[in-house]
Amino acid sequence: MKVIKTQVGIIGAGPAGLTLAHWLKKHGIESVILENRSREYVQARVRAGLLEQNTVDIYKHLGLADRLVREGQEHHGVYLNFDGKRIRIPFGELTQGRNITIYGQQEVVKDLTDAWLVGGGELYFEASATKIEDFDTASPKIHFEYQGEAGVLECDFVAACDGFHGVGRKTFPKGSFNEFSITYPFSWLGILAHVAPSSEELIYAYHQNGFALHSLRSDKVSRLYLQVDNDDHVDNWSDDRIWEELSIRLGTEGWTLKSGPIFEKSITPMRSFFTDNMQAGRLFLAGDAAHIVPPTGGKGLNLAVADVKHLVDGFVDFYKNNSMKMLDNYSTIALKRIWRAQDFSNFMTTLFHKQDEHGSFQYHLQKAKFDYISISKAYATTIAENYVGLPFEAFE
Ligand code: FAS
Ligand code: PHB
Repeated sequence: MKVIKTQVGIIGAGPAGLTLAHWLKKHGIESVILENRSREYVQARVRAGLLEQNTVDIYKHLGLADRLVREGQEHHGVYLNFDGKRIRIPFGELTQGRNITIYGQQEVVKDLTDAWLVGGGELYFEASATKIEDFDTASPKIHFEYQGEAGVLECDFVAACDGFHGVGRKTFPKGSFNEFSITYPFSWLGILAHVAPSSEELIYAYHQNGFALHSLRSDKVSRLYLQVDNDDHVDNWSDDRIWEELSIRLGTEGWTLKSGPIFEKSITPMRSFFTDNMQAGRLFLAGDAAHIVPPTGGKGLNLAVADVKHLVDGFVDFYKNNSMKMLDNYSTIALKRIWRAQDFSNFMTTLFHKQDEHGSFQYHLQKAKFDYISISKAYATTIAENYVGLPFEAFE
């Protein structure tokens, strides 16, 4: 039996787990990461692409932002399209200089993994956490499978950063939490293509054929999404059909969408989910393990990093002051931002997706919202400050 000892046992080498490990190290707190997938798989997994101001500031603070700053694209605004009418939200102006940066999640995961291993950090790939024990005592244990052998990670605390399908949330005692969820009646078909972006900023579009999003990964690679039915399949979507539909849905006068070879295609279901309790004794949830938001607000990765900020504050309070006060308040603190992000992500999703017949009452409600955004600086500012992410002080 392989036995490992540390202060904080971390399950999952996604953005939450890796950011936590680095931030604890900065405070001299030890941790070990267990990740059930291979390094290649985790670093190639195509997901998020939008980093809030807070997230970029945190990676700069941790000394992990060199490539992000060099290769990421900072945006000062976003385009919103409705029935072919396009407006711009200049969030840099409306939020006193807070912006977003477009930088692929797999690049973030690569940078943090490389820096962790080069710095001598302990991370076991293809090590699957199977059971979490004694989390209601001062010495919880994580049982795991590694190279065909059983192992146990003995620690002071367990941070389950193991995503929606992980073992962490499933370990919570029945009745110690409430779950809230919405499953949307549509999904996203996402593509990566070798073509220069057709817009220097993102474009979110409502069209009677459905939602579309123009995003990017570099000046040679575009990232785009289409609303499709939940039972749809990528085989139904030829490259020509995808480009034709994107061109129609994102269209506006005097603008053309450039097309090119598509090298990645996948369909993602859309849901809003969260649990109202992220602590069970010395077991803590962070990131997708505790909450899922539809990607229309670009919040998933950023919420995971925000959870970690509050968790680090708690662990530092424990190891410095031998106090559980901040850790016992972690759920309450983290949930304030989670609710905000749940509301904003739902707002963006219901505003820009086709939910009912074109011309229906629902359609006119969406159009009324868009028309108001077009004429109201106050409304545009609300969207801007939510989109770039509210500063941590806002919730204190
Ligand atoms: P992750 O799921 O990233 O990481 C959890 C890790 O735990 C995984 O590596 C998993 O292999 C591991 N694990 C699970 N069970 C384990 C076990 N038992 N033992 C060991 N390891 C285990 N968010 C945005 O902010 N912007 C976007 O643009 C955006 N687009 C998205 C597009 C798609 C297609 C998807 C699916 C998600 C998108 N998201 C977006 C959300 C996404 O970025 C998540 O919020 C983010 O990955 C959350 O990070 P973690 O909480 O670290 O979870
Ligand atoms: C992306 O670039 O992948 C992206 C950007 C913004 C979103 C969702 C996805 O809202």
